[in-house]
Amino acid sequence: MSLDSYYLGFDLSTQQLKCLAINQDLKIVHSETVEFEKDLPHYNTKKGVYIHGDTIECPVAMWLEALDLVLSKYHEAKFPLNKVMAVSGSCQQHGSVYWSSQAESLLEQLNKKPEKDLLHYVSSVAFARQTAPNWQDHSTAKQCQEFEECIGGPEKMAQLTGSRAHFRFTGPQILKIAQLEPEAYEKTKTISLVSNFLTSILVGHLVELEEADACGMNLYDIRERKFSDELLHLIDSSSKDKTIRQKLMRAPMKNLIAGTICKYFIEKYGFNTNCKVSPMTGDNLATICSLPLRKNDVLVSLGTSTTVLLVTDKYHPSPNYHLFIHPTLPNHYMGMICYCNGSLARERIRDELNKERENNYEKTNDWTLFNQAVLDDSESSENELGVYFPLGEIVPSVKAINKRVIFNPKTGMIEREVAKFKDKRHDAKNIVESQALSCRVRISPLLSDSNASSQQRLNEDTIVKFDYDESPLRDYLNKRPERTFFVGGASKNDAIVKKFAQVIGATKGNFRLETPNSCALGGCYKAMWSLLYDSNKIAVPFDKFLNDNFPWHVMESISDVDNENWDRYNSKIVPLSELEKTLI
Ligand code: XUL
Repeated sequence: MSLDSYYLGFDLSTQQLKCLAINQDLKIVHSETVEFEKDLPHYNTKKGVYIHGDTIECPVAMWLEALDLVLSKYHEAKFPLNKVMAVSGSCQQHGSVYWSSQAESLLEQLNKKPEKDLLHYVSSVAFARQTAPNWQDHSTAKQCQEFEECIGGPEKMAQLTGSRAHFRFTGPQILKIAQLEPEAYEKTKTISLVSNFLTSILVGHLVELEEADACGMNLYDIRERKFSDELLHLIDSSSKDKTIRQKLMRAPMKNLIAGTICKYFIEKYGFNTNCKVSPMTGDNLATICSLPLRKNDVLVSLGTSTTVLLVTDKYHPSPNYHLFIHPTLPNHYMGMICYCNGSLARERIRDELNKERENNYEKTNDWTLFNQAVLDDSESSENELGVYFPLGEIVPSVKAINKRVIFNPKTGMIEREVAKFKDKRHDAKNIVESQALSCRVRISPLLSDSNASSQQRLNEDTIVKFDYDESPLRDYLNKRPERTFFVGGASKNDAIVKKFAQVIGATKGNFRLETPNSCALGGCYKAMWSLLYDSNKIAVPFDKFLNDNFPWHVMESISDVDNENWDRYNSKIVPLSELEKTLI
């Protein structure tokens, strides 16, 4: 390998296009960003989107202009783009681009010496619609219902496509356009996701969908690895034009390399003539590629809401979460669990505690009292459990509610509901515990058997129910992740991550890191590994490559493996199941 080869990762998200460069030691060496609202104000977007009631869309031309702009920044910075060996990237998921029949010939012009900018070649004529639905759109309730009815309900839908029908998912969005905009739909020759739209521009011809991102469409039969005939038929039956399979280019791409970067970028910005393009993927999928995650590893993102991403080889779908094909590990999946309540709910308890004190904690958003209470084991709260959902929750799917109960530690059954616990400080411990325990029981069916067992005398035959899963407690006692990685704002809070780590109970360590670049970085790593693997320079799979080469110094090991505490929380699984049964 030449000493100075570089790899680029794009991140085409809702509000910006970022482009990050790493060297062959996986060190970040350069970064440029275009912010849509600020740098491209003539599109008049608000935070990158147009909002008309429930309909939320992005102008496609803006992304083309942003691509020229971000690369001209690299050019101006005199970054040696001729040493970039491969590019890949991350794109907002679910959005769809509607190409016209002229797209292919317009893209073809990118394979000649450029005289003008991208927008001149790939002009509005290339598109049958000038905008792409954005993931925040929620205008497709009717189409989601049609999708689920077609397949036999949310559970069957999740079994088939990895997720139940969601407003933002591309299949219902396409159906809406077929129904409400028949002219634009019939003018559409090809439909891309944002990911293969960007890949197509970079290689200068239309390329198929990237398979992992295609799992965010509610159209792809994940086990059979092909589009669902029934769902394609549903879309076809809504339009005169019965060509949805052709529009989707028949099947996703399975290659690691989509092609070589086209002449436009070589001539205009000085890219290497042999620079390879590995298919762009979705942003969450790129995020798991940015960390050395292996099977049974979990990523917990503690933001305004809590999101859990994990790598699994078990296809165990649920209407309450999402499974996608893993973008770089064959026969593996990415699980994604999105909670609604996270930081906000914890902040409310923090403020309640601060109010009690005479000092000025209340105004300072100070976490001291909250954190002391989370880690204070001097007073027992072993028979207490609470759920704190100031916003309606997705997992479990219930309305906004706060509920505190006392349970019988011998049977796990709930004895009574209480308005408050013995001490307000118990809420701090109980909210973090129950948030973490909820993550733990939901990831459990996606983990391999870890040979763990409880030392407590629990009735392992008790049936516990979480969402759509019903099984004996025993099934939850032998499942532990190997490693947990914490990211996001609240991961800086030592008490919160320590408690989460205790409850989730990873057997090989707990880590935290700051990840301002995770989507773009995942793109860089995907580009690098794909090129080296595809050209037979390395033979190791993606997860081993990243574990062996990862800059581990950026990672903080936060707490030791804690078997005792993990076991302690086993006694709260039955009560949580019982408590959730009482919520609507
Ligand atoms: C995932 C989702 C969002 C977008 C953000 O299902 O809708 O995370 O991908 O860009």
